[in-house]
Amino acid sequence: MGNRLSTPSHSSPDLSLPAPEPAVILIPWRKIDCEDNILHEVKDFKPSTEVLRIVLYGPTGAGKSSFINSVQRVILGRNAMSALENNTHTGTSFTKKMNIHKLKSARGVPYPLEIVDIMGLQLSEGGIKQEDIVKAFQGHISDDYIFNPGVSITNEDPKYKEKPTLREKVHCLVCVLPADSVSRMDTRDFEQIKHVRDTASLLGIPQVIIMTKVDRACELVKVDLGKMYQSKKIKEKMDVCSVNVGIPLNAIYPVMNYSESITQDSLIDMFILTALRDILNFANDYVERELEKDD
Ligand SMILES: Nc1nc2c(ncn2[C@@H]2O[C@H](COP(=O)(O)OP(=O)(O)OP(=O)(O)O)[C@@H](O)[C@H]2O)c(=O)[nH]1
Ligand SMILES: [Mg+2]
Repeated sequence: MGNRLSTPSHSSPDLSLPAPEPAVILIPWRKIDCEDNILHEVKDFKPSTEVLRIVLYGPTGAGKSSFINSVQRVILGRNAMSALENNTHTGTSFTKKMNIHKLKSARGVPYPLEIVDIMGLQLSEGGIKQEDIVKAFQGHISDDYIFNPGVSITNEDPKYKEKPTLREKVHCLVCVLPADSVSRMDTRDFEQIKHVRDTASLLGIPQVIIMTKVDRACELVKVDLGKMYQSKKIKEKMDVCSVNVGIPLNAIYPVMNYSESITQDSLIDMFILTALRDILNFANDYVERELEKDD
């Protein structure tokens, strides 16, 4: 008869193995803002110019169009579909045209922000050319231009603007990267992003990263979005973005887009608002610097 007590239990911890690393960092590495304050700040934002313009760029399927819809939804306080999203991942960019989205703060009331949605980067499958991203943020490309993955826009194209005004230029460059796959991104994609970024830096245009799909990158955050700034996984993904693109951690904003839910969620809103508030301020600072140069 065997001794039951001497049989090793499968549930008892193996003390010879190192303890698993905790998924949560006890002290949050960033503070969650108060939603009411930040919502008012964003809703009542008055830029130093008629309207601010930002551009979103990044890999195909990163969530650029979804971010535009999420921003519009948070400002309106209801479901909105401004930009078409891609639900069938084909590998090629779903957004093919230059789309300048004019946001609304209420029905028929313009909000002083325009978001430019462009074709995604996809080296192997022929996404947007990096020269076109540069031309787009310099204001040379008009609304509705259809990108050609083979060739960049020429000066002769009817959609090419020779001398864009400050109003037509982009005032903040937003790189959108997906948290769930950023670690597997092709280094050549990062090189393209860096090239775009270098050109923007020479022109003094501020740059940030929106890190989407946090719910797909971290199980803990998927269950409780409130743990975003305590998640080790999210912090690691932000480090990957920072190291590869060269943007400091304080200009990287992890967000979850409204992609499945149709009801408003104050935590989803909070992270989107935090990113939006800073983007608005950075864009406005740039406009003020440019206006001072003209004086
Ligand atoms: N779970 C989850 N899904 C997301 C998130 N953001 C976007 N998605 C989904 O990812 C898919 C691609 O999103 P899009 O917004 O179309 O991506 P895009 O960057 O505009 O893609 P292209 O236009 O093809 O370059 C869609 O099915 C979205 O619903 C997110 O934060 N979490
Ligand atoms: Mg898109």
